[in-house]
Amino acid sequence: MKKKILNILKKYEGEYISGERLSEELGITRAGIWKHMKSLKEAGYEIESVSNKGYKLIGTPDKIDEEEVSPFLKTKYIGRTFNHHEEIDSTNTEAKRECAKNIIEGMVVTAEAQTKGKGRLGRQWESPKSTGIWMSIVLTPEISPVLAPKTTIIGAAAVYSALRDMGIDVGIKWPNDIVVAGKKVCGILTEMNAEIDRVNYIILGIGINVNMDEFPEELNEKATSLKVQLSEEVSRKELTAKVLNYLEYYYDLFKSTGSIKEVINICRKGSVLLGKEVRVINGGQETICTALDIDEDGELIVKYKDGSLHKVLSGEVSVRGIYGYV
Ligand code: BT5
Repeated sequence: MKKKILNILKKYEGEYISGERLSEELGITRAGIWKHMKSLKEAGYEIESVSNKGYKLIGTPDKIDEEEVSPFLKTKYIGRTFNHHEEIDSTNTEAKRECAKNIIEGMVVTAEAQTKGKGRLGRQWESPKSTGIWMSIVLTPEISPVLAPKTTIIGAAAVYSALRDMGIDVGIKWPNDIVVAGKKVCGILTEMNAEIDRVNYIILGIGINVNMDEFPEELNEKATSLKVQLSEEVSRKELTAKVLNYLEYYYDLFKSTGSIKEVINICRKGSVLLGKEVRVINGGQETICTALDIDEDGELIVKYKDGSLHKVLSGEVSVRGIYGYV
């Protein structure tokens, strides 16, 4: 019912609609309408109520739920099943729980806050309330599990393209970070459920620091937010939809052609690593080498000091700059 009321208010945004008319259209009492209005206001909707005139919607919250994100979506299936939470342990974990019940390709899980946001290799992801985009997308490509890391690259290209569209000077730090001014604004965690020769589902987890003003001290050197960089707030709902729109476009290309050529070109163009000396950290071991290229499968090609070329597989390693994060 709340959703129906919201739809009507949005249809008449900026105009008054009387309690009487709402109650007739929706078949509930005026007291019932009043109760729903109260709960919408509590959810962050700005609704003016004036006796003899009725209700007027004057502002919507910047929430990343279905009501607020879907008006900006241009997708066919990504984000068409939407699962939003005020607070959750991790959207990736929740998406896995959902998949245990029913696997729906394109299902999106979002949260205003995560209490146990996950990074790669058991690391933590800081996910404070209503300042970032914490979301996971369920994908079911018919591919062998060894090709699953390609979806991380597709996710990175989608975030990169969405931020570029907004005029933000971002770069991609292979394979899963998006950076602005040498600091991380977005990380991607891809998890999968598979058998030896086929993927059951992939959870593409994307975390974007949007409107944070500050970070815990230990992250100050390497993390930033779009707001810090732009000195203004960014609409999380619009950005969420933009990322999902690009994601469906690149992912559909991958599904129909089997190739991620276009995505690789984007990653090469946007890469902050290529041509630079980097540290490849595998377990406790560090190797200093030069990042040369990203190959057609999305793997990083590096040159060791002895001139030999090696492929670095995502998922196993961290790649860092010599003097800092990038
Ligand atoms: C990542 O791991 O970058 C993957 C992050 C994925 C987060 C999303 S949010 C939605 C979905 N649900 C989840 O539970 N996770 C995904 P990694 O490359 O391992 O980087 C983790 C490291 O980045 C940490 O060890 C910190 O040093 C740093 N870090 C933690 N929180 C950060 C933040 N908000 N911004 C930038 N850096 C952060």
